[in-house]
Amino acid sequence: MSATPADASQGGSIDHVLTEDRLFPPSAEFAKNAVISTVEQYESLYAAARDTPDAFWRDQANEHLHWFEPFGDVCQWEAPDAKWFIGGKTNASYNCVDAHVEAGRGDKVAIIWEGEPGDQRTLTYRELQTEIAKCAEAYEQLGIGEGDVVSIYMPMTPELAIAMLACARIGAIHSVIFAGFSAESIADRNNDASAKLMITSDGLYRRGKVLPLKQTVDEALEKSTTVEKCLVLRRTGGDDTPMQSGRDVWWHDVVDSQPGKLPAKPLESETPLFILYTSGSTGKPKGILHTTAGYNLWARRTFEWVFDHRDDDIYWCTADCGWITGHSYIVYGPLTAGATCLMYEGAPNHPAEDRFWELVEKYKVTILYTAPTAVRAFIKWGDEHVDKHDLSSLRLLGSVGEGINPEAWMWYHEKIGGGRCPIVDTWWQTETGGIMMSPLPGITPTKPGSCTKPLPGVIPKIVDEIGNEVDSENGGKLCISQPWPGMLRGIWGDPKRFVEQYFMDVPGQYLTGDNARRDNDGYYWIMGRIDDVINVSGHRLSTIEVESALVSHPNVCEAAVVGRPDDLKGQAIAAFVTTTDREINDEFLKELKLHVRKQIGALAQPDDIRFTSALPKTRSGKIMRRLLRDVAAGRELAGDTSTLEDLASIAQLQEKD
Ligand code: 6R9
Repeated sequence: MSATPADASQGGSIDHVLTEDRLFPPSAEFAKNAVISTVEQYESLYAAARDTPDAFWRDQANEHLHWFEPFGDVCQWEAPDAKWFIGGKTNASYNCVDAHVEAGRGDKVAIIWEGEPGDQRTLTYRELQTEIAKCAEAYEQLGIGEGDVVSIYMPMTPELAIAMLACARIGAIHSVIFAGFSAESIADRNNDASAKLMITSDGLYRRGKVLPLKQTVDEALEKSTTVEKCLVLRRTGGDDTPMQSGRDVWWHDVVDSQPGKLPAKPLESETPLFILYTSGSTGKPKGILHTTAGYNLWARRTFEWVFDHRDDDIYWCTADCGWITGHSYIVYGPLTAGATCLMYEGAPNHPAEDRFWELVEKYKVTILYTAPTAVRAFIKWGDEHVDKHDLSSLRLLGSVGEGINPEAWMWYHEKIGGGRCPIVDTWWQTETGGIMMSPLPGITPTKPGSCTKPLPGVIPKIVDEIGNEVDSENGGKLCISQPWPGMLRGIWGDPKRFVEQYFMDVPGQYLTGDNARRDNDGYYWIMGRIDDVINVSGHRLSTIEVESALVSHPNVCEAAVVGRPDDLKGQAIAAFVTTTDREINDEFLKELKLHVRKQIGALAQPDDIRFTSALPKTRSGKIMRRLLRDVAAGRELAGDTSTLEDLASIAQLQEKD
C-alpha cells in the first residue's frame, strides 16, 4: 500500500510512516486468548448479523441483558423509526449493577476512582448498587419519576456515574452537559429538554484551581424555566456556595441518608434512557436520543468485542462522561460487562505531564482508551514523562474522537504500547451509540490511520452525491444501510430535523455525515466531515454555532468560522469577522474570545480572529468557506486571489465575477 489520501491529508512529519506499507498483525500471544480469536469467528458473526439479524440479535439480547419480561419481535424498522426488542422489559441500571450482585460478583471492584488532588475511592458492584439506589430514592423524594429529564453538570466523580444510573433505575432521562459549557449553553439545553432537576457540584478541580460550577449553574437556572430543584454535591468544599432555599439541596443531606434499597424498575425496551446534545450542521445543538435496551446491548457487546474484555482487566477510558464516549465506555458498556474501570477526575498534565502514566503504573491498567489529541499532546510534552513509568501492564490501546494520524499512531504503538499492544482505532458517533468500525484486536492486522472493518450488525455503504453506491476507492459519503440496536431514536423534540439530517440523502439509510473510502483489503478510511462540523480536540462543534455566538456581540456585523489544521487539536477554530466602527485592537480581540467562551464554553473559543471589511461570498450570498479555509490554513490561494491578503479585495473580486 502506498501513501493513501487519508494519510497524506494528515501531513505527518515522519516520512516512513506516510509510505508505510506494513500491516501490524496481532501477536500470536494476544490472538490465542482473545474473545474473538479467529477470522472465521468474526466472519460468521458478521454474516449472521447481516443475513439473519432477527435471530442474531434475539440471541444476543437474551444472553447479554436481563429481562423482567421477554420481548416479542426483535426489530421494527420503518426509516427513520427503529424499535428494538418490542414489548420486553429490562433496566440498564439493573444490567450494570444488580445483575452482577445477583450472580455473586458483588464484591468485584466496579470503579476505581482517583481525584485530581490525589484522593482515591473504590466501589464494588454491591456498593455501587447501593449508591445508585440511594440516589434514585432521593430523586423520587424530589418528585422525579419516569420520563422526567435530569440535567447533570458535574466533575468526573463516581457521583456523576451514580447520578446517571439512578436515572436509569427509575426511568428518568439524563442529559449530561460537559462541565466546560457556559451558563448560556446549560440554559439552552435545560429549556430544550424541559429538564426538571439539575445536578451539579459546588466546584470542580482543574489543574489545581477550583472552578465554581454551582455559580455557573445559578446563572443558567435564572434562564431555565422548567428546572424545579437543584441537587448539589460537595466536591471542593468551602462555605461560600450560595444555596437557594426551596430549590437547592445538598447531596449529603438528601442522598446519603436514604436506605439504598430501591429496586430497578422494569422498563419497556424503548424507554428513553438519555439525551446527549451534540453539534450538527446548524447553529443549534441537537439532543440525540437513545433508548434503553438496544443502546445497552450495543454498548455492552461492542465493549466486549473491541476491548477483548477479560475478568481481570483494569480498563481505563480517559474520556469525560459529558461526551458519548464516557456514556458508552465508562458507564454502560463496561459496567454491563462487569469490568473494573478506572475513572480519573483531572487533567493529564497535573501536577505534571506524567500523570496518566503514573496512573497506569499505579493501578496496573491493562486497557487504555484515549483520543488522538491527547496522544499528540503526550508527544509534544516529551518521552521523558513516559520513560519514568512501568507501563508493562498494558495489553491493549484504543483511540477515538477523530482519525489518528500515522505519526501519532506509531508513537502510541511503540512508546506506550511497547510495540506489543494492538491499537483499536474506533470510529463511531454520538448518534451510533457505540463503536461501529474498529479492528478486533485478536484478529485484525491494523494499518495506521484506518479504523479497519465494521463490527457485526454494521453494514456500511459509500455513496455519491445522489445516493448511488460508488467505487469505494475514491471515497464518498458514508452511510449505514441496516438498523442496529444502538442507533439513535430521534432528535429530542424535533422529528423533522431527525429525518432531514440523517435519512433524506439516501432514503432509508442512515447518513453519517462523514466521508470515507474503502481500500482493496476492505479497510475503511474516514476522510472527515461533509458538513460544517469541525472537530477540535476530538470535540464536535458546528461552525455556525460559533458564528452565531460571534454575531451576538454588539460590535460584530458578520462572522465566518472555519477549521484549520492544528498539530495538537486536529483542527483549530479560525474566525473572520466584519465589525461596526469600533476600533480594532487587542482589547477587542480578547473581548470577542471571551464572549464566545461565555456563550458556548471554553472549547469553542476561536484560536484566531481576523478582522476584515467584507467576507467573500458567492453571488447567491453564500460565504465562500472553502476559500476561507485556505486563507486560515495559510495555503496559497488559486489564481488571481493568491496574493491577496485582504479579504475585502477577495470579496470585491467575487462581486465582479
Ligand atoms: C465517538 C465520537 C463523531 C465524529 C465522527 C467523525 C469523528 C470519531 C473517529 C472519527 C475518524 C475515528 N470521529 N472517531 N474520525 N476516525 N476513529 O467521537 O462521537 O463526538 O459524536 O463525534 O468524530 O467525524 O462523525 P462524536
